[in-house]
Amino acid sequence: MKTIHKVLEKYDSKVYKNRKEHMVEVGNNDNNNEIAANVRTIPGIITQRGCCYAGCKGVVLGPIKDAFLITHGPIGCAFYSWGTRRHKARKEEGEDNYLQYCFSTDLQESDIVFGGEKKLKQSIQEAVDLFHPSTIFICSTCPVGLIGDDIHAVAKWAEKEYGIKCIAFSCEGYKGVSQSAGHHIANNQLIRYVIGEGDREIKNKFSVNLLGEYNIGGDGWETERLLKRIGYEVVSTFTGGSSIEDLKNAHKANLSLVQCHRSINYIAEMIETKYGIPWMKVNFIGVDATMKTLRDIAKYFGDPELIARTEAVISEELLQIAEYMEYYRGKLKGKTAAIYVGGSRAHHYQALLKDLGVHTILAGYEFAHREDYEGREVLPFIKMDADNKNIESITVEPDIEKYHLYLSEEDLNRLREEKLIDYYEGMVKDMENGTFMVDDLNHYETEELLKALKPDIFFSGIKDKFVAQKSGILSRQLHSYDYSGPYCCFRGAINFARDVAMGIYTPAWSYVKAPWKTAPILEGTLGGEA
Ligand code: CFM
Ligand code: HCA
Repeated sequence: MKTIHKVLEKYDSKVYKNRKEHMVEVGNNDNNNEIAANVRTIPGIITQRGCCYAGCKGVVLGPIKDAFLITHGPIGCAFYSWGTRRHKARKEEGEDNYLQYCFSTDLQESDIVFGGEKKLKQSIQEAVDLFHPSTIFICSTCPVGLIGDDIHAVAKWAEKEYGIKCIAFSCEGYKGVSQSAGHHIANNQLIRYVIGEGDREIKNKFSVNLLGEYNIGGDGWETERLLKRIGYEVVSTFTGGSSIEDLKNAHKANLSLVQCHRSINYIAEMIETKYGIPWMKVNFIGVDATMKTLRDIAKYFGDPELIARTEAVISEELLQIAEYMEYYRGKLKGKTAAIYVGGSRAHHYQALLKDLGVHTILAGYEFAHREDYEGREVLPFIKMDADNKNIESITVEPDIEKYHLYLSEEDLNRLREEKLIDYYEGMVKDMENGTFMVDDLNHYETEELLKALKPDIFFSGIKDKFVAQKSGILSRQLHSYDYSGPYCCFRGAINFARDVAMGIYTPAWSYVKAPWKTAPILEGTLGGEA
């Protein structure tokens, strides 16, 4: 508690009280590790969070390679979300891949005054004439919501006019309190208008969806390689490297695997209600975590040959990396880390760091919800506020024709009781007492916590990486992987270990002294006096 108090004591009492709820010293509090999350950031406090449009357009929809995505708004939102997230995709024969492009209606002041629907229609016409896409997505930015353009009516018009699929997403940046609202909005429209429409024949009964995997740095490809080796068919990946056609067929799988719970739990649950497919929380980050995940999946399918094949593949993959893991563990054992990212990786990467002997002393999220920290058992106790109520929550009914169960209700209930399916245990249970769990950090708190805890490495994003490095602490981006990756499964663990060891054994940042530490770099006077 002393550390937290020291960081927060500069605030006035109201801010102190607010921020205190977002910081937990694990195992050393009277509140059962409860944390405040998914609530409004204090205005002016310089949060690291992004907006609803970022979560919808950038995170969930962006990786779908053949959806022609038009950002409806002034050009800045499209431009600054162009190619900044490293979701990779391969173009297969006969498919489109628009990921390298950036399309926007480029709204001007006159459009804001007189309405932007006409321009949106023109843009769609241009897109159809030039690219002939089969699917167009329209994503709104803040001003579109304020002026009230009816993008859903335009989408309906486009479907009729051009005989294409056109889906509108009202993901204005100001909605909700973070990117998280945008995930939810994207999830809703995908279940409404995409999932369930496919008629691909899936012959392999060991069929899975890979949910919450966006193929950053090729993670999705590596996970698919491993699953295919064992004998699984990956029907769809949400949404890394996927085509619309892949997503349309998600209802055909026999199990959904959930890597990032935060961004896709809505779809996971709705697929289960509508089509009978349960979901399993997995983690392909970390060697032990990957082994556990593979064994859990095999357990669900319950086939002796599949179980044997799982063990054989685990042994082979382990053998390939054993020497390297040993080497890097020798280099990294005893080091400490802090992780601050979006809404799921702070948990996942603790597993991989543990494999390497690195102790995580602080972990936190920009926009996770309480269940991501504390486990889904807290769901009934989460208070709804005005911001939550602002985000549409849809309910679905079983689809009588497409509903199918791979296991009997009895077996499913048994697996539910064992918490093998339909459950996420959250991050805190994997954190040791005395470590810190934090929510919605700002720059000031980040700097103060790094000063107090002095981790050997700080895993974070572009906004805080350089602040950390200028204070002498090595930082690696855990969003973009700093142009590296894949980091998942067995082989990825070696890439990660190599990158971390490289950083730690190149301690350049600790030799750097920021220029303002020795001399003022800005000089001026107050009140206009000479
Ligand atoms: Fe899930 Fe993600 Fe993340 Fe996320 Fe993100 Fe991301 Fe992230 Mo950046 S979907 S919550 S909204 S794992 S973009 S691929 S790295 S903040 S921890
Ligand atoms: C987002 C995307 C982001 C940003 C990464 C960062 C990503 O939140 O809109 O801040 O470095 O992974 O690209 O999370």
